[in-house]
Amino acid sequence: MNPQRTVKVSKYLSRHLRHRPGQIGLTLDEGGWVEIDALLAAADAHGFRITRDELAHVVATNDKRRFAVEGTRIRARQGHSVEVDLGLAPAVPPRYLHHGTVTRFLDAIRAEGLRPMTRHDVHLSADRETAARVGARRGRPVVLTVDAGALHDAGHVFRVSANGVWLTSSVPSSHLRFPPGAGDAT
Ligand code: HQG
Repeated sequence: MNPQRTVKVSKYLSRHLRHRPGQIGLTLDEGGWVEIDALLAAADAHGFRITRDELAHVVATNDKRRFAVEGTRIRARQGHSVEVDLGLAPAVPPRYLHHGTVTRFLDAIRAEGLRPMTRHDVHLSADRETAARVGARRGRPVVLTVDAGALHDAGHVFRVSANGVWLTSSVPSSHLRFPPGAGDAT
C-alpha cells in the first residue's frame, strides 16, 4: 500500500469516525464504535472503496495509532467532534504537559485560556517535541507549558487516550506558561 493511499484512507476514516459519520449514513454507538462491515459497506456505497487489507494496514501502521479495533468493531481513539463517551478513566497527569499552537492564536489563548474549539477536549502532549509537531501543522509552532499538576490539584479532570494524548475540557490562562517573546513576532 503506497504512503499516499495510506494517508488518504486514514483521513477518510478520521473524517467519518470522528466528525461526519452521518455523511455516509453511519451511526456510531455511544462509545464511538461501528461494525467494520458497516463502515466498509457505507464507504463503498459513497464512492470510496476500502479493502479489508487496506483497513488492517492503516490500523496497524498508523503513525499515531488513531484507530482501535476490537473484535468486529472499530473506533477512533480520540479527536471526535461528534458526541461520544470514550469511557476513559480520570488519570493523574504529569506535573507539566504541553500544547502546540501558533502565534496568531496567542492573544485569544492569553485572554480565555485553551478551549477545545471544535473537538471535545483540549489535546495536550507529555513531551514538547510532540506538541511542537501538533503546532507545526498550522505554521511555526509555539509550545505552551500547562501546569497540569496544579490544575489537577484544583480539581480539573484529565484523561489519557490509549495512544498517549492527554485530554481535558479546558486550561485557564492562569495555568499556562508562554515562551518568552511569544506573540511578539508574526
Ligand atoms: C487553538 C491532531 C483561539 C489550539 C494533532 C489549536 C493533535 C485556540 C486550535 C490533535 C484557543 C484547535 C489536536 C482559544 C485553543 N482561542 N484558538 N481560546 N484554544 N486554540 O486541531 O490541539 O491528526 O482542534 O491551539 O496532532 O491543534 O487529528 O487541536 O491550534 O493531536 O490525530 O485552536 O489533532 O491529531 O485545533 O490538535 P485542533 P490541536 P490527529
